[in-house]
Amino acid sequence: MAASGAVRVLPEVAAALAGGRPVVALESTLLAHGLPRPANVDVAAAVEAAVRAAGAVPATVAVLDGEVRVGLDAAGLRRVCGDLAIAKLSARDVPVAVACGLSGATTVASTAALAARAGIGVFATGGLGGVHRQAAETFDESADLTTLASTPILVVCAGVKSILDVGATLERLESLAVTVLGYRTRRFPGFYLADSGHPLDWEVGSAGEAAAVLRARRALGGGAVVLANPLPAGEQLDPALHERVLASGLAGLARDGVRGKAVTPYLLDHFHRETAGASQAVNVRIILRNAGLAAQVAAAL
Ligand code: PSU
Ligand code: MN
Repeated sequence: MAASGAVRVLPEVAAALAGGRPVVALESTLLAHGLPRPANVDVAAAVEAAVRAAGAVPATVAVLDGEVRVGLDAAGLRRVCGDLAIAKLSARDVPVAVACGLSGATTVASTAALAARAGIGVFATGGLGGVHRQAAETFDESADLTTLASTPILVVCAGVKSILDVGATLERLESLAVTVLGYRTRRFPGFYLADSGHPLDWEVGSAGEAAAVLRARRALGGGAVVLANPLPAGEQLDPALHERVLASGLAGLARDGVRGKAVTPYLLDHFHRETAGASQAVNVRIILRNAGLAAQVAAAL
């Protein structure tokens, strides 16, 4: 075992943090386990470019050979995107990878925790993990929720993946005292869909307002701020197609006996195949938009 617990911050990221310049953390599980190879490596580069275009420094998080990386260079991104054996590391898995010298992609939970420790205030992803359908029997609730409860960071997302029980997830976010803001909306977005059908209590009209909420949250103590950024209705996945593919995906879970951390990658892959790439294009749009908004919030901080 090569236990070190070392965190390597990319020099460009370290310099930006030291100089008080805006930085946006990005997760790597959506690249390694949420998008198909080899297109994922182009998405990784495009997302980093979207952060830069909006005036911030990107810091994609992963664990490589037992070393926590905050900020990846091009070779690091290629490894995360191309390595078939790369593990999916939630918060509880990172110490094992570090101790054993393994490599893995980080989820929302582990990325948020590692980014906050490194002093990063803003994080962009596609959709949060949450409460799975059937959770009443399976207890399958993403560690994203409980980790965000205690992690002072603002996460820009398009809601939670529509494969989840969205209403139950919103209830859990309330119980866990995670602040949830709609960006120019009072409707909670539905990831592939512009509107999940659930209302929100709070709306902000600008990146500056979102940054002010994060500052207040930090001053008062507590966990995360979720900034929910919906796709425009004209860019969402066709709702009828969405409903049909979701139903067949959920049936496939039961048929193929898929459980635990394999559920999310299985359903995302099912969507990508059954919509002939349409869900993937929407997924990429979501990530790019969230990266751009996150950079604006980081700049306003
Ligand atoms: N959203 C996406 N694609 C993804 C994920 C989210 O658009 O691949 C990943 C995130 O890394 C999230 C994880 O943290 O799925 C949740 O997995 P689980 O339900 O096993 O906690
Ligand atoms: Mn789970």
